Amino acid sequence: MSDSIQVYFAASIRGGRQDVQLYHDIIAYIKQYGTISTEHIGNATHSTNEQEFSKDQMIYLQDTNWLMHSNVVIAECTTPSLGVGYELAFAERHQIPVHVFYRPQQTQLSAMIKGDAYFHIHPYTDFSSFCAQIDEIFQSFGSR
Ligand code: 6K6
Repeated sequence: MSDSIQVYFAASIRGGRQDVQLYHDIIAYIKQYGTISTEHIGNATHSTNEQEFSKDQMIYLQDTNWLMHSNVVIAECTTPSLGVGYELAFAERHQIPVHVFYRPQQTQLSAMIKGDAYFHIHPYTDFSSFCAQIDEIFQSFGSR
């Protein structure tokens, strides 16, 4: 296995794709710090439709396997998503550090996320303030 930090980026898929270009930019930015298992989240052309059980089960098994082997979870939660909420709780159960980003001008973060002291919560306004907080997270990661 490589020494690269394994990053699990979580963001809305069936919850709504209005921020897909932002997810794409976030993934490109985070890649300077580690390997991202979930690059498909930034792909606007992928079908997001409900699939037959076996296909959705494959997604579930693949994603939970990646999650268990990740060093950190970065989640963009401005668009609420059941799947992301599940992934955050799953990561907590496996004691993987979780950083939750959201834009308070555009959404109210669920109390079940904001009120859980396990999660590191990062309100941000624009892409540059997002990137500044990502820099801090990964700089402290490198010095552990
Ligand atoms: C569509 C677009 C890109 O990939 C697809 C195929 N579907 C999925 N592929 C991989 N992971 C998925 C897929 N659908 C949901 N997930 C996982 O749940 C992702 O890791 C997201 O962080 C999260 C989104 O959940 P919903 O409830 O918004 O779909």
